[in-house]
Amino acid sequence: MHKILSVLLGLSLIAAALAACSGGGRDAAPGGDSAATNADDGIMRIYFIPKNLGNPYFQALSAGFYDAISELGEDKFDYIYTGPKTAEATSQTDYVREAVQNGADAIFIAANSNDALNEVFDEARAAGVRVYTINQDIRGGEAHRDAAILPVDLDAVGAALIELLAQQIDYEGQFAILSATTDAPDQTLWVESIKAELANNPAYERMELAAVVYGDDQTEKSAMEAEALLSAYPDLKGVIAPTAVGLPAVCEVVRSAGLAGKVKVTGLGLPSEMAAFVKAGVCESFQLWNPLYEGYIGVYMVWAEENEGFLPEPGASFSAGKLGKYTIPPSGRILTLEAPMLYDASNVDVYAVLF
Ligand code: RAM
Repeated sequence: MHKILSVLLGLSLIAAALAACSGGGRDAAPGGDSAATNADDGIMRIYFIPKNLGNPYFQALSAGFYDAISELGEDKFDYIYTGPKTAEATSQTDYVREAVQNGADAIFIAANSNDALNEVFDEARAAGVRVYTINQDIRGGEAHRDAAILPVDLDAVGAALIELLAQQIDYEGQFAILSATTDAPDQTLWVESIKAELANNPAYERMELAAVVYGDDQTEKSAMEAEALLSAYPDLKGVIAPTAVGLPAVCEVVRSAGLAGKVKVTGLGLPSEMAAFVKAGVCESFQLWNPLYEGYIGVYMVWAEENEGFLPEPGASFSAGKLGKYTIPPSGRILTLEAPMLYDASNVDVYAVLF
């Protein structure tokens, strides 16, 4: 039932996102936007700064912003999707400053570091701009943002991923992790959770973590790292890639090496990019959530603040259109879904048309 609802909502989100591309939002060239508006002009100016541009995962998340904007009225918003080409700890700093200079009301940011942006977040908030982390929170730095919008409970993701791989390799043998960047708040959390599960859960005592490598959410680097893993560890049984860029890159390398089914690959990815690998037997199953929901909820939260007196504080509620009511918990972390979804040959095509 839940999945059917997700599909239906996802379909309408995509349709609305496509329709909205002609107005209400734009993709800004880095460093290029200087048309500041007055904060009192009635237009809600929203920035979304992803970890890096060219990452299809964040484009899907951005489509959720467009969808909510098209529902609420394109003429009421100015939505700007802008960010760095690469996902280093400090590569987003200038984009936050630029958003403030350009009269942003709210900045949504998939932060590349838990602490490197604290100062620039403080500057933005002192200038009256709301700062929301999205897709992952800044652990230990929560006092520097207003609230967080997360896809699911990220603390549970690492354990789910090692269990998924364990089932595929019969709880035995060497495996590796191909992560994104070494500083990414979500990635570091998942790598640590996988290590903790491995150390503490007796179910995994016959499994061994051979290496953790980093593809920086870049396809070429991820592929290079995957090739190096295959030659360094000829007995490798599996790879977990909890990144939407890294997962298909590893799959491509495993397929080219003729190792489909011999080296199991799983992780987090977009169904649209993974469907072919599932059908080719390179990836049995993988997980994700609905990235569009995050942007969709974010826009409704800004709307509620502008129009309904909502303030982003624990206990405060707002209505997020088709997704219903959300209340900010004491942690400040709003979860869009309870748990990740599993994709395999039985459902990947259904979701591949959505994101
Ligand atoms: C990557 C990013 C992102 C992660 C997704 C699944 O592109 O690292 O943070 O949540 O994949």
